[in-house]
Amino acid sequence: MTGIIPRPVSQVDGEGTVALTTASGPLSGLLGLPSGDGVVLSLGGGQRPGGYTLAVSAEAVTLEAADEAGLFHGIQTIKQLTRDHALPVTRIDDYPRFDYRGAMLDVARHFLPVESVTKYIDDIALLKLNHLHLHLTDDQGWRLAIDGWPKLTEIGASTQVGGGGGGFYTQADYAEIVAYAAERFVTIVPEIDMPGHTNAAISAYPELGAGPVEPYEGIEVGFSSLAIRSEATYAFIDDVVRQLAAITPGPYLHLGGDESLATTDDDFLYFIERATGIAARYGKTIVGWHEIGRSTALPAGTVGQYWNFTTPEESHGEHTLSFVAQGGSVIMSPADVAYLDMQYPHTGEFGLVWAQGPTSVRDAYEWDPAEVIDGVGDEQLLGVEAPLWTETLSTIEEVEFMAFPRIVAIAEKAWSPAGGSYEDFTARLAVFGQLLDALEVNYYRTAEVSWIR
Ligand code: TNX
Repeated sequence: MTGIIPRPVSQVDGEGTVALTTASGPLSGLLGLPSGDGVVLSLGGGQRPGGYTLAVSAEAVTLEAADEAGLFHGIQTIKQLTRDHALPVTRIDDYPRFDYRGAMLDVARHFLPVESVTKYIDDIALLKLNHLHLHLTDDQGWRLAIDGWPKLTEIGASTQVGGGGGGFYTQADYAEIVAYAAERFVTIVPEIDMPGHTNAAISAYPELGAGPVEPYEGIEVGFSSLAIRSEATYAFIDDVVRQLAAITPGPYLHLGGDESLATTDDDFLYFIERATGIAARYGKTIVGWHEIGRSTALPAGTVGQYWNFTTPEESHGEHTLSFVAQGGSVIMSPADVAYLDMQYPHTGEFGLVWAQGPTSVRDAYEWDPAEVIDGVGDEQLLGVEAPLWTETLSTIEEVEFMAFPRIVAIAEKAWSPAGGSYEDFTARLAVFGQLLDALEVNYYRTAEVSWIR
């Protein structure tokens, strides 16, 4: 069984295996090939962006791609195929369905140190995911130092859900994360959530809200709002966004906009127009949760991230279509299948259940991103993302436990052609578990999969 995860576009297996020996192509060091190379790498092939061709025969092992990301993706495939320094004879032609293949980590509800974030980057790069969305601010914590606003971290980062410590990244820490990610062809998408989810900022600077509030350690949502009609709010946003844009080489800046239940409708629309306008002036493409689609004044190209269910409720689909109508695109993250913080069946140890949970591996696999909202098909989709909120999670081991193996299913939705059978997926997943073991990635040994021991 040589099944690859995510499932490649085409794979034709031959007979036998080929030992990997010594000779190495000029690019192998650069891309961190597994030990014992013998793989000839070449750039400039006719592959699609991010795609690759891997040909293993008795004569040669060649990996060809049009770009370095493609070679990197091919090497992730080689890692899965390698057993005892040998590769099976095969030919794989592969390329991604979507350009944006993401994971999100909430470092606001519980702070995670730099080395936990870089471990997660390693984990997701293995799945050919190429964006990490960092949810940097929320009611419980402001996790990035901003020059000129010292209390954001002195007070705003002093705690987390359940109390105990908190923490934040200096801008140098953030730059280290960005650089680590870039070496693995992962783009960081930073999120500053507003106008709701802002209790931490307001606890530091009461003038940004409706007056003094205490740091928050609970898990309610929808109770905080920036002061919408105060110019001081927009001076603050300008400072934050300007500094963040300067240390973010990727094209995207996520401005949140979800669950602003303490902001009136008029105020919300006024705020979204002002805040997105500021961010666009710093040259970034705006991403927002789909609620910001209520605005008809979004900057060109604004991306909506859909978080409601695979069967949309009420006006959630409509708000998402608004991004398309305004010339933008959509990232699919339906909470009932793609939210990695939902409980698993048969273990209530961690996680929430509000999004029609518990969520099984089968749930995470059996849906198609182009079939959620009428009018949002492959053409309108930028991609797919698996968010992980950390109200109930405080270590990287717990994060990995909730993510794996469901994130593998979501990665396959993002990379592989539509279709694919659940039985075939879990058979490949069982083999993939051995690589997770070898790389010390924690995962839930769900009984849905016949793991190989
Ligand atoms: C909803 S859906 C949230 C987060 C919570 C999460 C918990 C959305 C954009 N926001 O604030 O952490 O549920 O599952």
